[in-house]
Amino acid sequence: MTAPTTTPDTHTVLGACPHDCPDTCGLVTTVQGGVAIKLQGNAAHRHTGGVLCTKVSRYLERNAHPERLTQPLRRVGRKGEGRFEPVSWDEALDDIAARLTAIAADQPQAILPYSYAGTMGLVQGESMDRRFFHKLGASLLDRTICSTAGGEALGYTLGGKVGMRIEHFAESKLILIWGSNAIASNLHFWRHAQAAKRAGARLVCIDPRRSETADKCDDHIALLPGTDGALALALMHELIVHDWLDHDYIARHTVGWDQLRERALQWPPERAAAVCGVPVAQIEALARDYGTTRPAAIRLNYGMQRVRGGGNAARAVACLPALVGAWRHRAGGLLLSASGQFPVDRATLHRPDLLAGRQPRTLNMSRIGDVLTGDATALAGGPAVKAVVVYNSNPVAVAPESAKVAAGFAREDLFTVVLEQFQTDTADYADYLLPATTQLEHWDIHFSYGHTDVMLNRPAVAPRGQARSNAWVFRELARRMGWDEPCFADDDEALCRQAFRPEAIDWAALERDGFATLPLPEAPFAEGGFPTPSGKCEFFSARLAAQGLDGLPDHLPNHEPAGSSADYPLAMISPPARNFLNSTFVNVTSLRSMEGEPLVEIHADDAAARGIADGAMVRVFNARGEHRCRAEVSRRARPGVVNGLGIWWRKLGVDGTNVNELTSQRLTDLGRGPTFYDCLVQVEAVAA
Ligand SMILES: Nc1nc2c(c(=O)[nH]1)N[C@H]1C(S)=C(S)[C@@H](COP(=O)(O)OP(=O)(O)OC[C@H]3O[C@@H](n4cnc5c(=O)[nH]c(N)nc54)[C@H](O)[C@@H]3O)O[C@H]1N2
Ligand SMILES: Nc1nc2c(c(=O)[nH]1)N[C@H]1C(S)=C(S)[C@@H](COP(=O)(O)OP(=O)(O)OC[C@H]3O[C@@H](n4cnc5c(=O)[nH]c(N)nc54)[C@H](O)[C@@H]3O)O[C@H]1N2
Ligand code: SF4
Ligand SMILES: [Mo]
Repeated sequence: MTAPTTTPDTHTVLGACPHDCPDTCGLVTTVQGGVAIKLQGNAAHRHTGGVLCTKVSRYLERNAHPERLTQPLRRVGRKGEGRFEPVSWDEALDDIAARLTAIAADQPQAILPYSYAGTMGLVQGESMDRRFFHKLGASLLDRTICSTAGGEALGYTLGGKVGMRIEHFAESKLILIWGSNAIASNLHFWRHAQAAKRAGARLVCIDPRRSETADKCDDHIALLPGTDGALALALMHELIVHDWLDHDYIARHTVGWDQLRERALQWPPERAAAVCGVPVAQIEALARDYGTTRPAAIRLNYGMQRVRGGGNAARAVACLPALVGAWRHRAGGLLLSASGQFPVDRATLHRPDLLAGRQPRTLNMSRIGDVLTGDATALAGGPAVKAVVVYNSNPVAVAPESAKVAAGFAREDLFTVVLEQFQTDTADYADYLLPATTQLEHWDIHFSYGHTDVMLNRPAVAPRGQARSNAWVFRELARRMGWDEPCFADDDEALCRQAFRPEAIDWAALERDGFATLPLPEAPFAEGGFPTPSGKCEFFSARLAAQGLDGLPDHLPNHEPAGSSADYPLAMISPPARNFLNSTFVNVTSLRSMEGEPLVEIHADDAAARGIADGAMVRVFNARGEHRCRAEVSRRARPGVVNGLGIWWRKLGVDGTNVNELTSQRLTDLGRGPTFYDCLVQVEAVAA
């Protein structure tokens, strides 16, 4: 273990990267005279290996940013104008507590928390905040904005967010990188994939976009968005007709094989090729590779489930490893998310018992536009939302159908509190804007969705100005509400200790090293033992059938299938720009200058047909809205699909727009998730 160098007046503090990224890197901050002077990866943490991505290696620039919020602010201008005056914490919290009390006296469900994974930390992300809203009886939030379609699909098929250990991909002989731009969004997995490649493995990327990752793989299958279910079924078809099956594994460790077989035989490669928009030979070759290479591994990621049929598609893909017996080897199988393997004690953190028998409605964050503009179906039959408390999220930039989201937040009768580090697009709409600490300034503890180590984050420096942690804010509000349950007095460090079942993690290691590895089997399903009700991999799901849904995975066409509209002939996907993390870092100058400006990648044929030159200013539009940006005539775009890289702050984009002007609030088949990559548009050149 290499300790970072310290001099008498410096010391180092171990932490964890808080961002919504599967890698959850270990951090080492060097502090001198109370100032963070260096931030590095924790070399002792094997998943991090001392390497940080470009974004977080600029974290000190973000932390010391002149535009950090440093004092509580109260709105003085119109909603959305972003004009504020400073107030004291006491004034702000007294008034917020009074306003929430008044609303709750009558209709607690008219209050809505809105949060996501701006920090993945369990303390600042899901502890005191949950207790506060449970005690209040506020509406519950269905946190669907990212991963619920794939997550539920995995639950129905494998029994949870479980799968291969990330490090074992290094020993695989074939890796399908499916719906993942690993170089941009899962860098430390990519290191394992490269090790495998050096040892002779073949890498295949399945992605409509010729991503940075696709460039480095042996093969790239550039299918149309939302056609992965068809591809997976055709692979099964080939496995069946060529008998590349592990009959013993299927017989002992799966349910529904006869039904799945019948379904898959309806998907010869020719049929899938027509649906996916790829050559038949490419599907046949992939099936041969997958059927005949051992061990074969699939790095599935969330990019393929942001479409109407995303849940079914993820289910279809999750069936593949059992068919070929890939799970027998630790370097075979599949990984979408590892998060289900962590012994998080959510009952203690969230305290749902504080609801005391009340059953508030649940509102879907992916429909926040409809929720705030009073759509009756989105409000689940309950009252209009009168107050929203936003933290760890920037919905005005990231939620679909921005026009409705912005209209909702612009309501003068909506009381809006935003806890933020910066004055984001959402912060502009706040009545109270409260300055939040960063990861360098607060305690937290983390699970990961890409590896299987618990991570501890100690504060390295004092909060900037009057910034306070999220947990502090909710603790102070609870005190002002007069609630005296002892759980409202737990400080942030105590909350860290409550986050995991104590017997399940090695606290001494966590405190010493900053991380603690979970004791988990090498090849979790080598002998079956899936955490499903049947204990098997469920090709056919009786639980889905009991809900009146298809028990088998199928291909469900997009809400907005490519080629189905003459007005909007192009499909648009909007995956992340490499140097941003969702909408975080867009305001960090060095990273924004790497990304340049908002752009849409378009294939040369589609550009030529519209008279669009490389670098031209364009309007991308559909019936929901319009986004202005530059066109990049690019080999990364396949014909018929444009790639609008996200997620820019609207106010830092052109004419205050970003890609979510165009996306819809329609949901996925499973998990009630958003369909960001199921979106038709037209593109036309405009005068600059
Ligand atoms: N640099 C960076 N890293 C990030 C993020 C970021 O914003 N920037 N975001 C983080 C978050 S919140 C998440 S959820 C993950 C997201 O990371 P991933 O789970 O990898 O998902 P996406 O980045 O949305 O998409 C991955 C790839 O899927 C492709 N894709 C789009 N539609 C389809 C489709 O229908 N089928 C298939 N097969 N592929 C499709 C996209 O072109 C993209 O290249 O990354 C995290 N890491
Ligand atoms: N078009 C399109 N839209 C998308 C996506 C896409 O691929 N395409 N991706 C979707 C996905 S996968 C996701 S996960 C969502 C992500 O959407 P969000 O979860 O909203 O993520 P961010 O945009 O990164 O915003 C997080 C905010 O939290 C703040 N923050 C960070 N730490 C703290 C803290 O400790 N306290 C407080 N109070 N604030 C903090 C940051 O400053 C930042 O402004 O976006 C979704 N939107
Ligand atoms: S954003 Fe991801 S890759 Fe970058 S430092 Fe954080 S966890 Fe590591
Ligand atoms: Mo996400």
